[in-house]
Amino acid sequence: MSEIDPASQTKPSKAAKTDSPSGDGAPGTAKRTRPILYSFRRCPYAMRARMALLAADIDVELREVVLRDKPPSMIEASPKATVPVLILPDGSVIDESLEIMVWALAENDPLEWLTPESGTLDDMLALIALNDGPFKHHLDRFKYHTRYENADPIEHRQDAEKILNRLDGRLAVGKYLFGSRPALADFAIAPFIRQFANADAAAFDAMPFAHLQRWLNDFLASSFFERAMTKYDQWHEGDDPIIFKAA
Ligand SMILES: N[C@@H](CCC(=O)N[C@@H](CS)C(=O)NCC(=O)O)C(=O)O
Repeated sequence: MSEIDPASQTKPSKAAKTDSPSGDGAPGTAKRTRPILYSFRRCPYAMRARMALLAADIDVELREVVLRDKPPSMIEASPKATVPVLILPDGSVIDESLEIMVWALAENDPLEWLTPESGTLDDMLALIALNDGPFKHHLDRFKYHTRYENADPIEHRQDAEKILNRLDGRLAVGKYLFGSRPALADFAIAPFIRQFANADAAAFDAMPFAHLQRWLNDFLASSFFERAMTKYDQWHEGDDPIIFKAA
């Protein structure tokens, strides 16, 4: 059984204390109707959470975070203080992007992102684990090598490319990672491939990964990506709610 299974997972932790409700009606008395999402536009983890919320048609109150100036209410809800953080109307907190995706899609999955055309949810989670673990490890050490002592960017780039080669192989047999229609794995992984490509776009385009390049371009042109990348100003306590919605 995978760590993340919609039937068994996502028992969100209760926030120690949630900030005052801002649903309809007077502050403090109204029941919050929408989840709150602390998000950062350029963060690949937050991106994938936003795309899953769009796919699930779940409206959220979006709070755009500046990482060097995180709102105290976010840190209070999730002391590890990474984005994205989702706070449900009952005060429960989900602060891992993949868990937010799976939670949202377990609520509503009209596009069947959790049930790919080929393979299973567990297969997708295994590929996402390869992305979130080894690929992200090499990506960070190649892209931000000055931040890591003794990191050889060339070696890390080559190791990342071995994983890209595997993805390219999958995409040679199907339009998407798990068949002819997109599913959870595509949207969970693509923001990181974008990050890799953006580190050196000319080098990425010159790589012998035609299927991966085509897949990334499709993703970048998708309405999910476009809508997920809407720009918002930094959120401050007391601001009017910004509703991030599917349609
Ligand atoms: N495993 C977490 C990772 C989230 C993460 O690392 N987000 C980064 C931004 S992309 C972050 O918030 N870093 C904290 C910081 O830079 O202060 C998830 O999937 O949600």
